[in-house]
Amino acid sequence: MNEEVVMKFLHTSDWHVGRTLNGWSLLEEQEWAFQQIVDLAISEKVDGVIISGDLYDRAVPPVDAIKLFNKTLARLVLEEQIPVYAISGNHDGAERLHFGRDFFQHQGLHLSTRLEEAFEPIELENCQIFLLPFIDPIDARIYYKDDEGKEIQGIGDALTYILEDMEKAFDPDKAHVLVTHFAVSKKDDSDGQGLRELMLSETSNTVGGLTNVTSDLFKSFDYVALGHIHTRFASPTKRVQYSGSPVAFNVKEAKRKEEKGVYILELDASGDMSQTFHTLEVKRPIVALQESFETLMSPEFYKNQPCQKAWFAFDIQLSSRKELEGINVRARLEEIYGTDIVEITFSRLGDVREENLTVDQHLKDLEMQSPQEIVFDFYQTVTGGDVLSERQTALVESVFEEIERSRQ
Ligand SMILES: [Mn+2]
Repeated sequence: MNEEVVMKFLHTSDWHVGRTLNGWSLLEEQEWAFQQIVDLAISEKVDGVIISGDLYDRAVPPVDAIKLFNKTLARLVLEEQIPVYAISGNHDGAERLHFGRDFFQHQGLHLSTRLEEAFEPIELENCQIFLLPFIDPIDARIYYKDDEGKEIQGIGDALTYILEDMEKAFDPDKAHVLVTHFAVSKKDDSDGQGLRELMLSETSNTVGGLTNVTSDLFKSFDYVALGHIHTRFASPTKRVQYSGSPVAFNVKEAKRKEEKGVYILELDASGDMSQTFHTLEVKRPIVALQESFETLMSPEFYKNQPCQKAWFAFDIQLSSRKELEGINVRARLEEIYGTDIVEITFSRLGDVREENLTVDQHLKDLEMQSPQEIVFDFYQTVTGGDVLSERQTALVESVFEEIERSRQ
Protein backbone atom coordinates (compact mmCIF):
# COMPACT_ATOMS: atom_id res chain seq x y z
CA MET A 1 0.00 0.00 0.00
CA ASN A 2 1.16 3.48 -0.85
CA GLU A 3 -1.42 5.38 1.09
CA GLU A 4 1.11 7.92 2.30
CA VAL A 5 1.96 8.87 -1.30
CA VAL A 6 -0.09 11.85 -2.46
CA MET A 7 -0.06 12.70 -6.14
CA LYS A 8 -1.02 16.02 -7.60
CA PHE A 9 -2.71 16.62 -10.94
CA LEU A 10 -3.90 19.60 -12.92
CA HIS A 11 -7.24 19.01 -14.68
CA THR A 12 -8.17 21.09 -17.73
CA SER A 13 -10.22 20.42 -20.89
CA ASP A 14 -11.72 21.83 -24.07
CA TRP A 15 -8.75 23.88 -25.22
CA HIS A 16 -10.22 24.12 -28.75
CA VAL A 17 -6.95 25.49 -30.07
CA GLY A 18 -7.67 27.48 -33.23
CA ARG A 19 -11.20 28.50 -32.24
CA THR A 20 -12.49 31.76 -33.67
CA LEU A 21 -15.04 34.18 -32.26
CA ASN A 22 -17.34 35.18 -35.14
CA GLY A 23 -14.27 35.06 -37.39
CA TRP A 24 -11.81 36.71 -34.98
CA SER A 25 -8.83 34.57 -33.96
CA LEU A 26 -8.66 33.70 -30.27
CA LEU A 27 -5.10 32.35 -30.47
CA GLU A 28 -3.57 35.16 -28.41
CA GLU A 29 -6.16 34.67 -25.73
CA GLN A 30 -5.53 30.93 -25.79
CA GLU A 31 -1.77 31.34 -25.64
CA TRP A 32 -2.14 33.58 -22.62
CA ALA A 33 -4.29 30.95 -20.88
CA PHE A 34 -1.92 28.07 -21.73
CA GLN A 35 1.06 30.01 -20.40
CA GLN A 36 -0.72 30.41 -17.09
CA ILE A 37 -1.64 26.73 -17.05
CA VAL A 38 1.98 25.65 -17.61
CA ASP A 39 3.22 28.16 -15.01
CA LEU A 40 0.72 26.80 -12.51
CA ALA A 41 1.71 23.18 -13.26
CA ILE A 42 5.32 24.15 -12.51
CA SER A 43 4.67 26.19 -9.37
CA GLU A 44 2.29 23.58 -7.96
CA LYS A 45 4.81 20.83 -8.81
CA VAL A 46 2.10 18.60 -10.25
CA ASP A 47 2.78 14.99 -11.20
CA GLY A 48 0.79 15.35 -14.40
CA VAL A 49 -1.52 17.53 -16.48
CA ILE A 50 -4.85 16.02 -17.57
CA ILE A 51 -6.50 17.41 -20.73
CA SER A 52 -9.96 15.88 -21.14
CA GLY A 53 -10.48 16.23 -24.88
CA ASP A 54 -11.28 18.80 -27.56
CA LEU A 55 -7.61 19.67 -27.84
CA TYR A 56 -8.17 21.33 -31.20
CA ASP A 57 -11.31 23.01 -32.42
CA ARG A 58 -11.37 21.13 -35.71
CA ALA A 59 -10.26 17.83 -37.18
CA VAL A 60 -7.89 19.69 -39.52
CA PRO A 61 -6.63 22.62 -37.46
CA PRO A 62 -4.87 25.65 -38.98
CA VAL A 63 -1.06 25.75 -38.88
CA ASP A 64 -0.92 28.51 -36.24
CA ALA A 65 -3.07 26.39 -33.95
CA ILE A 66 -0.79 23.38 -34.37
CA LYS A 67 2.25 25.55 -33.61
CA LEU A 68 0.72 26.87 -30.40
CA PHE A 69 -0.37 23.43 -29.23
CA ASN A 70 3.06 21.99 -30.03
CA LYS A 71 4.84 24.80 -28.21
CA THR A 72 2.66 24.37 -25.11
CA LEU A 73 3.15 20.60 -24.95
CA ALA A 74 6.88 20.88 -25.63
CA ARG A 75 7.28 23.24 -22.71
CA LEU A 76 5.33 20.97 -20.37
CA VAL A 77 6.61 17.58 -21.42
CA LEU A 78 10.11 18.18 -22.82
CA GLU A 79 11.35 21.21 -20.89
CA GLU A 80 9.63 20.61 -17.58
CA GLN A 81 9.24 16.81 -17.73
CA ILE A 82 5.64 17.04 -16.59
CA PRO A 83 3.63 14.13 -18.06
CA VAL A 84 0.44 14.93 -19.95
CA TYR A 85 -2.59 12.62 -19.94
CA ALA A 86 -4.89 13.54 -22.81
CA ILE A 87 -7.67 12.16 -25.01
CA SER A 88 -9.39 13.24 -28.20
CA GLY A 89 -12.83 14.87 -27.97
CA ASN A 90 -15.66 15.16 -30.48
CA HIS A 91 -14.02 18.17 -32.16
CA ASP A 92 -10.70 16.43 -32.70
CA GLY A 93 -9.72 14.34 -35.68
CA ALA A 94 -8.98 11.18 -33.70
CA GLU A 95 -7.03 9.44 -36.47
CA ARG A 96 -4.85 12.46 -37.19
CA LEU A 97 -4.10 12.97 -33.50
CA HIS A 98 -3.16 9.31 -33.26
CA PHE A 99 -0.01 10.00 -35.25
CA GLY A 100 3.17 9.52 -33.22
CA ARG A 101 1.37 8.13 -30.17
CA ASP A 102 3.99 5.43 -29.55
CA PHE A 103 6.91 7.84 -29.80
CA PHE A 104 5.27 10.48 -27.63
CA GLN A 105 4.37 8.02 -24.88
CA HIS A 106 8.04 7.45 -24.03
CA GLN A 107 8.51 11.18 -23.61
CA GLY A 108 5.57 11.46 -21.19
CA LEU A 109 2.81 12.52 -23.56
CA HIS A 110 0.02 9.97 -23.12
CA LEU A 111 -2.69 10.50 -25.69
CA SER A 112 -5.59 8.10 -26.41
CA THR A 113 -7.74 8.52 -29.48
CA ARG A 114 -9.16 5.00 -29.92
CA LEU A 115 -11.45 2.91 -27.78
CA GLU A 116 -9.07 -0.06 -27.65
CA GLU A 117 -6.45 2.16 -26.00
CA ALA A 118 -8.72 2.86 -23.04
CA PHE A 119 -8.47 -0.49 -21.27
CA GLU A 120 -4.80 -0.53 -20.36
CA PRO A 121 -4.27 1.98 -17.56
CA ILE A 122 -1.17 4.08 -17.07
CA GLU A 123 0.34 2.81 -13.85
CA LEU A 124 1.56 5.49 -11.46
CA GLU A 125 2.92 5.01 -7.97
CA ASN A 126 -0.41 5.33 -6.21
CA CYS A 127 -3.01 5.39 -8.98
CA GLN A 128 -4.11 4.06 -12.35
CA ILE A 129 -5.15 6.48 -15.07
CA PHE A 130 -7.59 5.30 -17.76
CA LEU A 131 -7.81 7.41 -20.92
CA LEU A 132 -11.17 6.97 -22.68
CA PRO A 133 -11.51 9.23 -25.75
CA PHE A 134 -14.84 10.49 -27.07
CA ILE A 135 -16.44 7.70 -29.09
CA ASP A 136 -19.66 7.07 -30.92
CA PRO A 137 -21.88 4.08 -29.96
CA ILE A 138 -20.93 2.62 -33.36
CA ASP A 139 -17.28 2.38 -32.27
CA ALA A 140 -18.35 0.34 -29.24
CA ARG A 141 -20.59 -1.87 -31.41
CA ILE A 142 -17.61 -2.62 -33.62
CA TYR A 143 -15.32 -3.23 -30.66
CA TYR A 144 -17.79 -5.65 -29.01
CA LYS A 145 -19.09 -7.26 -32.20
CA ASP A 146 -17.93 -10.77 -31.20
CA ASP A 147 -19.43 -10.57 -27.70
CA GLU A 148 -22.84 -12.09 -27.92
CA GLY A 149 -25.54 -10.59 -25.79
CA LYS A 150 -23.95 -7.11 -25.69
CA GLU A 151 -26.79 -4.93 -26.92
CA ILE A 152 -25.52 -1.40 -27.54
CA GLN A 153 -28.18 1.19 -28.34
CA GLY A 154 -26.82 4.45 -27.04
CA ILE A 155 -23.66 5.71 -25.42
CA GLY A 156 -25.00 4.70 -21.98
CA ASP A 157 -24.93 1.00 -22.92
CA ALA A 158 -21.50 1.40 -24.46
CA LEU A 159 -20.10 3.05 -21.33
CA THR A 160 -21.58 0.36 -19.09
CA TYR A 161 -19.63 -2.37 -20.91
CA ILE A 162 -16.48 -0.28 -21.26
CA LEU A 163 -16.35 0.64 -17.56
CA GLU A 164 -16.98 -2.98 -16.57
CA ASP A 165 -13.97 -4.02 -18.64
CA MET A 166 -11.82 -1.28 -17.14
CA GLU A 167 -12.68 -2.50 -13.65
CA LYS A 168 -11.15 -5.87 -14.51
CA ALA A 169 -7.80 -4.10 -14.71
CA PHE A 170 -8.21 -2.34 -11.34
CA ASP A 171 -5.35 -2.65 -8.86
CA PRO A 172 -7.10 -2.58 -5.45
CA ASP A 173 -4.05 -0.99 -3.84
CA LYS A 174 -4.29 2.10 -6.04
CA ALA A 175 -6.72 4.92 -6.70
CA HIS A 176 -8.54 4.95 -10.05
CA VAL A 177 -8.75 7.99 -12.29
CA LEU A 178 -10.74 8.18 -15.53
CA VAL A 179 -10.20 10.87 -18.17
CA THR A 180 -13.09 11.11 -20.62
CA HIS A 181 -15.27 13.36 -22.80
CA PHE A 182 -19.05 12.96 -22.66
CA ALA A 183 -22.16 14.74 -21.49
CA VAL A 184 -22.78 13.37 -18.00
CA SER A 185 -25.79 14.54 -16.01
CA LYS A 186 -26.34 14.75 -12.32
CA LYS A 187 -28.02 11.68 -10.88
CA ASP A 188 -31.38 13.45 -10.52
CA ASP A 189 -31.25 14.93 -14.05
CA SER A 190 -31.48 11.69 -16.02
CA ASP A 191 -33.21 13.25 -19.04
CA GLY A 192 -30.33 15.73 -19.22
CA GLN A 193 -32.56 18.82 -19.32
CA GLY A 194 -30.44 20.79 -16.86
CA LEU A 195 -27.36 19.88 -18.83
CA ARG A 196 -28.90 20.96 -22.12
CA GLU A 197 -29.51 24.40 -20.71
CA LEU A 198 -25.87 24.77 -19.73
CA MET A 199 -24.76 23.41 -23.09
CA LEU A 200 -26.58 26.17 -24.92
CA SER A 201 -23.46 28.19 -24.27
CA GLU A 202 -21.67 25.78 -26.56
CA THR A 203 -22.32 25.02 -30.19
CA SER A 204 -26.05 24.48 -30.16
CA ASN A 205 -25.91 21.85 -32.90
CA THR A 206 -24.49 19.25 -30.54
CA VAL A 207 -27.04 19.93 -27.83
CA GLY A 208 -29.85 17.71 -28.98
CA GLY A 209 -30.41 14.03 -28.30
CA LEU A 210 -27.90 14.19 -25.58
CA THR A 211 -27.63 11.56 -23.04
CA ASN A 212 -28.92 9.17 -20.52
CA VAL A 213 -25.53 8.97 -18.86
CA THR A 214 -25.61 9.93 -15.20
CA SER A 215 -22.71 10.27 -12.80
CA ASP A 216 -23.55 7.14 -10.75
CA LEU A 217 -22.33 5.03 -13.68
CA PHE A 218 -18.78 6.04 -12.68
CA LYS A 219 -19.03 5.17 -9.00
CA SER A 220 -16.08 2.75 -8.99
CA PHE A 221 -13.68 5.57 -9.94
CA ASP A 222 -12.13 7.90 -7.40
CA TYR A 223 -12.00 10.79 -9.86
CA VAL A 224 -13.47 11.31 -13.31
CA ALA A 225 -11.83 14.21 -15.16
CA LEU A 226 -14.52 15.24 -17.66
CA GLY A 227 -14.41 17.36 -20.78
CA HIS A 228 -17.15 18.34 -23.29
CA ILE A 229 -19.20 20.90 -21.40
CA HIS A 230 -17.42 24.22 -21.17
CA THR A 231 -18.55 25.27 -17.73
CA ARG A 232 -17.43 23.67 -14.47
CA PHE A 233 -20.88 24.41 -13.05
CA ALA A 234 -22.23 21.48 -15.08
CA SER A 235 -20.21 19.07 -12.91
CA PRO A 236 -22.39 16.26 -11.52
CA THR A 237 -20.28 15.84 -8.35
CA LYS A 238 -16.89 16.76 -6.89
CA ARG A 239 -15.55 13.43 -8.11
CA VAL A 240 -17.21 13.40 -11.51
CA GLN A 241 -16.26 16.83 -12.62
CA TYR A 242 -15.90 19.20 -15.59
CA SER A 243 -13.01 21.65 -15.44
CA GLY A 244 -14.61 23.85 -18.11
CA SER A 245 -12.68 25.48 -20.95
CA PRO A 246 -9.79 27.79 -20.08
CA VAL A 247 -11.17 30.56 -22.32
CA ALA A 248 -14.72 31.84 -22.98
CA PHE A 249 -15.50 31.17 -26.62
CA ASN A 250 -18.66 33.09 -27.45
CA VAL A 251 -20.89 35.97 -26.51
CA LYS A 252 -23.57 33.82 -24.87
CA GLU A 253 -21.00 32.35 -22.58
CA ALA A 254 -19.45 35.74 -21.86
CA LYS A 255 -22.83 36.98 -20.66
CA ARG A 256 -22.68 34.46 -17.83
CA LYS A 257 -19.51 36.21 -16.61
CA GLU A 258 -18.10 33.12 -14.98
CA GLU A 259 -14.42 32.86 -14.21
CA LYS A 260 -12.47 30.27 -16.19
CA GLY A 261 -9.72 28.11 -14.73
CA VAL A 262 -8.37 24.68 -13.88
CA TYR A 263 -8.55 22.26 -10.97
CA ILE A 264 -5.58 21.10 -8.92
CA LEU A 265 -6.25 17.74 -7.27
CA GLU A 266 -4.40 15.83 -4.62
CA LEU A 267 -5.07 12.14 -4.43
CA ASP A 268 -3.79 9.25 -2.33
CA ALA A 269 -3.98 5.49 -3.00
CA SER A 270 -7.15 5.06 -0.92
CA GLY A 271 -8.95 7.65 -3.03
CA ASP A 272 -8.84 10.44 -0.45
CA MET A 273 -8.87 13.64 -2.40
CA SER A 274 -8.68 17.39 -2.03
CA GLN A 275 -9.06 19.95 -4.77
CA THR A 276 -8.86 23.66 -5.47
CA PHE A 277 -10.01 25.72 -8.43
CA HIS A 278 -7.48 28.19 -9.85
CA THR A 279 -8.83 31.11 -11.86
CA LEU A 280 -7.05 32.13 -15.05
CA GLU A 281 -6.53 35.76 -15.94
CA VAL A 282 -8.27 37.03 -19.07
CA LYS A 283 -6.24 39.10 -21.51
CA ARG A 284 -9.04 40.52 -23.60
CA PRO A 285 -12.55 40.05 -22.17
CA ILE A 286 -15.73 39.68 -24.23
CA VAL A 287 -18.07 42.48 -23.14
CA ALA A 288 -21.75 42.23 -24.09
CA LEU A 289 -23.71 45.50 -23.85
CA GLN A 290 -27.44 46.00 -24.32
CA GLU A 291 -28.15 49.75 -24.55
CA SER A 292 -29.60 52.42 -26.82
CA PHE A 293 -27.26 53.92 -29.41
CA GLU A 294 -27.44 57.25 -27.62
CA THR A 295 -26.24 55.71 -24.36
CA LEU A 296 -23.44 53.83 -26.11
CA MET A 297 -22.25 57.12 -27.63
CA SER A 298 -22.34 59.13 -24.43
CA PRO A 299 -19.01 59.73 -22.68
CA GLU A 300 -20.54 59.19 -19.22
CA PHE A 301 -21.32 55.67 -20.31
CA TYR A 302 -18.31 54.65 -22.37
CA LYS A 303 -15.66 56.11 -20.10
CA ASN A 304 -16.50 53.26 -17.72
CA GLN A 305 -16.05 50.61 -20.43
CA PRO A 306 -12.77 48.87 -21.37
CA CYS A 307 -12.67 50.69 -24.73
CA GLN A 308 -10.02 49.43 -27.20
CA LYS A 309 -9.14 46.64 -24.73
CA ALA A 310 -11.98 44.14 -25.16
CA TRP A 311 -14.10 42.27 -27.66
CA PHE A 312 -17.47 43.99 -27.80
CA ALA A 313 -20.88 42.56 -28.63
CA PHE A 314 -23.60 45.22 -28.90
CA ASP A 315 -27.30 44.65 -28.71
CA ILE A 316 -28.63 48.08 -29.63
CA GLN A 317 -32.08 48.94 -28.36
CA LEU A 318 -34.24 50.93 -30.76
CA SER A 319 -37.49 52.76 -30.13
CA SER A 320 -38.32 52.91 -33.85
CA ARG A 321 -37.00 51.44 -37.07
CA LYS A 322 -36.08 54.86 -38.39
CA GLU A 323 -33.98 55.83 -35.41
CA LEU A 324 -30.59 54.94 -36.88
CA GLU A 325 -31.32 55.59 -40.54
CA GLY A 326 -28.32 57.01 -42.41
CA ILE A 327 -25.92 56.35 -39.53
CA ASN A 328 -22.94 54.05 -40.03
CA VAL A 329 -23.38 52.36 -36.70
CA ARG A 330 -20.32 50.13 -36.88
CA ALA A 331 -17.99 52.99 -37.85
CA ARG A 332 -19.28 55.18 -35.03
CA LEU A 333 -18.90 52.40 -32.49
CA GLU A 334 -15.41 51.52 -33.74
CA GLU A 335 -14.22 55.11 -33.16
CA ILE A 336 -14.95 54.75 -29.47
CA TYR A 337 -14.78 51.05 -28.62
CA GLY A 338 -12.11 49.86 -31.06
CA THR A 339 -12.28 47.62 -34.10
CA ASP A 340 -12.80 44.35 -32.21
CA ILE A 341 -16.57 44.44 -32.44
CA VAL A 342 -17.61 40.83 -32.81
CA GLU A 343 -21.36 41.29 -32.95
CA ILE A 344 -23.96 44.02 -33.50
CA THR A 345 -27.63 43.15 -33.13
CA PHE A 346 -30.74 45.30 -32.76
CA SER A 347 -33.79 44.89 -30.58
CA ARG A 348 -36.87 47.03 -30.16
CA LEU A 349 -37.68 48.86 -26.96
CA GLY A 350 -41.08 49.08 -25.28
CA ASP A 351 -44.16 47.01 -26.03
CA VAL A 352 -42.53 45.19 -28.97
CA ARG A 353 -40.10 43.66 -26.54
CA GLU A 354 -42.71 41.39 -25.08
CA GLU A 355 -43.26 39.92 -28.53
CA ASN A 356 -39.53 39.49 -29.08
CA LEU A 357 -39.34 37.57 -25.86
CA THR A 358 -41.82 34.96 -27.02
CA VAL A 359 -39.94 34.57 -30.29
CA ASP A 360 -36.73 34.16 -28.29
CA GLN A 361 -38.47 31.64 -26.09
CA HIS A 362 -39.62 29.71 -29.13
CA LEU A 363 -36.12 29.71 -30.60
CA LYS A 364 -34.76 28.61 -27.27
CA ASP A 365 -37.25 25.71 -27.19
CA LEU A 366 -36.06 24.71 -30.65
CA GLU A 367 -32.47 24.80 -29.51
CA MET A 368 -33.36 22.55 -26.62
CA GLN A 369 -34.74 19.88 -28.92
CA SER A 370 -32.68 17.23 -30.57
CA PRO A 371 -32.62 17.27 -34.40
CA GLN A 372 -34.71 14.09 -34.32
CA GLU A 373 -37.35 15.73 -32.14
CA ILE A 374 -37.52 18.67 -34.54
CA VAL A 375 -38.12 16.30 -37.47
CA PHE A 376 -40.87 14.47 -35.55
CA ASP A 377 -42.59 17.73 -34.64
CA PHE A 378 -42.30 18.97 -38.21
CA TYR A 379 -43.83 15.74 -39.53
CA GLN A 380 -46.70 16.04 -37.09
CA THR A 381 -47.34 19.63 -38.11
CA VAL A 382 -47.40 19.03 -41.87
CA THR A 383 -49.44 15.82 -41.69
CA GLY A 384 -51.88 17.20 -39.16
CA GLY A 385 -50.91 14.87 -36.34
CA ASP A 386 -49.49 11.69 -37.81
CA VAL A 387 -46.48 10.14 -36.10
CA LEU A 388 -43.54 8.54 -37.85
CA SER A 389 -43.61 4.77 -38.20
CA GLU A 390 -40.91 2.67 -36.61
CA ARG A 391 -39.16 2.30 -39.95
CA GLN A 392 -39.26 6.02 -40.61
CA THR A 393 -37.97 6.76 -37.12
CA ALA A 394 -35.07 4.37 -37.61
CA LEU A 395 -34.28 6.03 -40.93
CA VAL A 396 -34.25 9.52 -39.40
CA GLU A 397 -32.01 8.32 -36.56
CA SER A 398 -29.55 6.70 -38.92
CA VAL A 399 -29.33 9.84 -41.06
CA PHE A 400 -28.49 11.97 -38.02
CA GLU A 401 -26.03 9.37 -36.76
CA GLU A 402 -24.23 9.59 -40.09
CA ILE A 403 -24.18 13.38 -40.00
CA GLU A 404 -22.84 13.30 -36.44
CA ARG A 405 -20.06 10.91 -37.47
CA SER A 406 -19.03 12.94 -40.47
CA ARG A 407 -18.80 16.01 -38.26
CA GLN A 408 -16.25 14.42 -35.93
MN1 LIG B 1 -15.69 21.18 -26.32
